[in-house]
Amino acid sequence: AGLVTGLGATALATLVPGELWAAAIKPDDGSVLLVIDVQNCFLPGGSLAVKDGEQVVPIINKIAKSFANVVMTQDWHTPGHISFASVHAGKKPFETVDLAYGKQVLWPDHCVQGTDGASLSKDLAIPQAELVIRKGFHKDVDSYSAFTEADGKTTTGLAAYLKAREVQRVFVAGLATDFCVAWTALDARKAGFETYVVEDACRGIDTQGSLAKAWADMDKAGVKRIQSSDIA
Ligand code: VGL
Ligand code: ZN
Repeated sequence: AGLVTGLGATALATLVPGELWAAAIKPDDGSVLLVIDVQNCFLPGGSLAVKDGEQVVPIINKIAKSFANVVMTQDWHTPGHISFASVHAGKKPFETVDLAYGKQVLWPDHCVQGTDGASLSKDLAIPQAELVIRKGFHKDVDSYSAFTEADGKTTTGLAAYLKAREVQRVFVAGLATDFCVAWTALDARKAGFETYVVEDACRGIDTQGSLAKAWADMDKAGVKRIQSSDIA
């Protein structure tokens, strides 16, 4: 178990035999687990498969047992979505383009509405999950974040939902660490939530230094980086 500091009222100390004192985090009724984009397109055989992405599924299933509140997200693009390299003449996946709202990384076609690739993994076993937020469904705007679209202003409604449910703490897991997980965690901080990313319950794409940058940005924003073994 890793050593976690500054956890406030949710922390309790446990002594793990043969290890140092470690702080365990106990999710309460004011906590939510956000399971980000665990969809076939991002898993082995998918059009935007994240390396070792399937390894997060059993870890997420395990930690989910500690949460009364679980929300999942689903990347949910129109055919011909602006984030697809295939709609930009002369562009290939993982290249970038400048759009009205800023720089956009271009991707292989993925998570098209209603397709099998857009389905949540059949191996997720989280029956209590209460809400699925779909995002990226406006053809001309991407949305990595579960909270706010890439234009920086269009909301998905998730922050208002969580506040109405009196949630204060957000735990983020899923795919991909450096895109949808990181953007979600950063927006959770902006919306005033205490925010944790469960590192071993995520896997990254890591294109052009994106993974290191994502962790640096999250660290600077006060996102807490924890491991699944830190959760009681
Ligand atoms: C994602 C790239 C494009 C993600 C979604 O889930 O991290 N990445 N669309
Ligand atoms: Zn996408």
